[in-house]
Amino acid sequence: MELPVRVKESYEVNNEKLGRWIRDVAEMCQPDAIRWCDGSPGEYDRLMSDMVRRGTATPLAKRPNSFLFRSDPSDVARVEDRTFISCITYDEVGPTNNWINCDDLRRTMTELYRGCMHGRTMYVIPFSMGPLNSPMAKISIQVTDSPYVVCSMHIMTRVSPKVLEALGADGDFIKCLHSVGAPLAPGEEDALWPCAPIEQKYISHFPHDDEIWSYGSGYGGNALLGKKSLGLRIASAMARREGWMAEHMLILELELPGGELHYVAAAFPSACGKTNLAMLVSPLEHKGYKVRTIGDDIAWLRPGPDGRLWAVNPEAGFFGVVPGTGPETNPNAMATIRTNTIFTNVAVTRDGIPWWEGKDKKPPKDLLDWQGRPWNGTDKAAHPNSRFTVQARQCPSISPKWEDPQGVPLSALVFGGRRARLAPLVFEARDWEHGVFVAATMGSETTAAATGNVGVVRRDPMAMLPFCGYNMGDYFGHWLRMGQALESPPRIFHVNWFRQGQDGRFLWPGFGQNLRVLLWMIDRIKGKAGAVDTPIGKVPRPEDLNLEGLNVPDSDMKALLAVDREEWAAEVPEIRAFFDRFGERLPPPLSHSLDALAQRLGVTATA
Ligand code: GTP
Ligand code: SPV
Ligand code: MN
Repeated sequence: MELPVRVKESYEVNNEKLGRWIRDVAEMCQPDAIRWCDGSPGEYDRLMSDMVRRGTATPLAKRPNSFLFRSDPSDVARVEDRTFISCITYDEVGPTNNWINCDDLRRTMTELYRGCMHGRTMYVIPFSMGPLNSPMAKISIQVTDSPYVVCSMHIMTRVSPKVLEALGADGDFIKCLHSVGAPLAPGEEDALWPCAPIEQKYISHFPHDDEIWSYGSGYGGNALLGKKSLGLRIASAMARREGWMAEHMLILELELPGGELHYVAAAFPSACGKTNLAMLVSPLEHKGYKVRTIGDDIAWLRPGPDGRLWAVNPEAGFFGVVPGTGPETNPNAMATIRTNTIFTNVAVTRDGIPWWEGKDKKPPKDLLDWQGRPWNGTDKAAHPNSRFTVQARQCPSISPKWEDPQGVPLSALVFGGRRARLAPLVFEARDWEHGVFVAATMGSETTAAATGNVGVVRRDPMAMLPFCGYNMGDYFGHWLRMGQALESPPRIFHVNWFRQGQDGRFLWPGFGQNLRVLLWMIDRIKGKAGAVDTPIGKVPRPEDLNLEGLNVPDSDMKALLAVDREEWAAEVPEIRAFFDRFGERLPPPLSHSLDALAQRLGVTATA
C-alpha cells in the first residue's frame, strides 16, 4: 500500500519517524483505509453514529449523548496471564511479570498482525498523557482498528493535532499498536464486538523501545493503551530511568475549615475503591470539610524543588466500575455519568434505561442483562466489571487544580486493600522506609477487574502487581531511593474499608464516611491526633477519630481497629516467601523491616 510520510487530512504530519512507523504498521496489518484522528467532537459523533447504525452501540434513553456497548462474553476484563513485559532477559522483568524474550514475542505477534486489519479502517490517534503544557506530559500515538477504542481514547486522553505540533519534525513518541485481531474476508459480516480467542490475545510491552503491542481484545486496559499499558507499565520503567514514579493511585484534594488544602494520593488494587474515594462527598461539609477530585486511577509523581512529592493525573477521563455506583454511595459519579457517557456491559430496560446492581434498590421490570438477554433475576444483570467512560471535567467535584501543569503537592500517601480480616481500618507507618515495607507487602482479595478467580487474597505491592513494567524488586529499590530524594516526603498510611464481622457484613460504612479516616491522617501530620503503637504501626483508638454524627456500634469500632497478633504472625512467613521470590533483587531494608516486624510480634522471620 502507498502511504506518503506527509499526510494531508485535517493536519499535516511531518515527523519522519511517525510517517515511517505508520507505513510499516499499515504494510503489516493491511487495513482497507487509514484515518488520522483529530479528537474533535465531530469525529466522535461521526464514529458513534456509524456504530449505532451498525448495531454495535445503542443510544440510551434520558441520558443525552450516551451509549451502551456489549462486549463479547470472552472479552470483559484485563487478561493478566496474557499480559507480557518483554525485555531481553527474564531478570529485567522479574518473577511477578510474564516474560517472553522480545525477539520471540515480536515474531509471534508479527504473524498475528499480518493482514489483521483486512476489511477495517486503521485509525491513527495522536494523544498526550498529562496536559500538553505540563513538564510531565508524554506524547504518544495509538493505532487501532476499533472505533469504540477511538471514542474511548477521546474521553480518556487528550487527542489533538496539537500533539503532533508538540512532537515536531524529530520528536520521539510512545508507540501503541492495537488490533482487535479479527480480520474480515471480503463480504464477511462483522461481529458486534470483534475480538480474538484467548490464546491469541497478547498485551505486550517493550520498555526498551517505549512500545506497546496489543492484540485480540477490545476491552478496557487491554485496548485503551494510554491507561495501564502506557500510563503505568511503560511509564513506570521510564520513571525509574528519569527519577519519578508512575503509580496506580487516585489523587484527591481535602479542604479544611478556613480553606487550608491538603492533597492525598491513594493506591488500592483494581475495583477496591479509588474512584469512590476520589469523589467522596463529605458528611461534614457543613463544618467546612470538603473533598475534590484530581484523578481516580493513575498518578505520576515527582519530587518538586521544595522537597515535596508532586502529583499529576495523566488521564482526561474516568473508566469507572459501574456496579455499586448509586446516589448514596457515589452521588458525584452519578452526576458525572448523566450525559456524554459510554456504558459497557450494563443491563438495560426495553426503553433504553441503563441499570446495574447498586443503582437503586429495586431492579426495573423487563430488564435485559449485559448480554442483551431477558434477565433471569438471579445472575448479575450488569457484568461485575461493567464500566462507564466519561470525561473528568463533567465531574461536579473536580478540583480547579486537576489540570495544573505542575500538579499538586502531597501531604499523604495511602495504601489499602480489600481484606475481610486482618488489616485494621487504618494505621500509620513509622517512616518512609517502613511505609515502603507496608506497601510492598499489602494483600488484597482479587476482583472482577481482571479475568480469573475473585475473592482470593494475593500480595499486590503498591496495587501495582499487574502494572509494574520491570522487576518488582528493583521497583521497591526505586521507592526507597525516592524517599531519600525528598526533603519532606508525604506520610504513609494503610487503610481497609472492607473488614467484615463474623456475620460477613462490612463493619465500616465506607464511602463518604471514609472522610473521618482522612481527617485523622491530616491531624497526625499536624501532630494533633493520638494513636497507639502496635507491631504493625500506629493505630487510632476510637476516641482519636472524629466520629461525630456517625452510628457505628462501639463493638464494631473496636473490631475495626483491632490488631490480632496471631493473625499478623501468620503473615510473616508468607511475606518472607513472597520476598524470597525476588532473590538478590530484594532491597535489604525490606528484609530488615520484616525481621523487625517479626521481632515486634515475637516470632521468627523465616519462611
Ligand atoms: P479500578 O477502576 O478497577 O482501578 O477500581 P477503583 O479502585 O477505582 O474502585 P471503585 O472506586 O470503582 O470501587 C470498586 C467497588 O468497590 C465498587 O463496587 C464500589 O461500590 C465499592 N466500594 C468503593 N468504596 C467502598 C467503601 O468504602 N466501602 C465498600 N463497602 N465498598 C466500596
Ligand atoms: C483496573 O483494572 O485497575 C482498571 C480498569 O482501572 S482497566 O483499565 O481495564 O485496567
Ligand atoms: Mn485501575
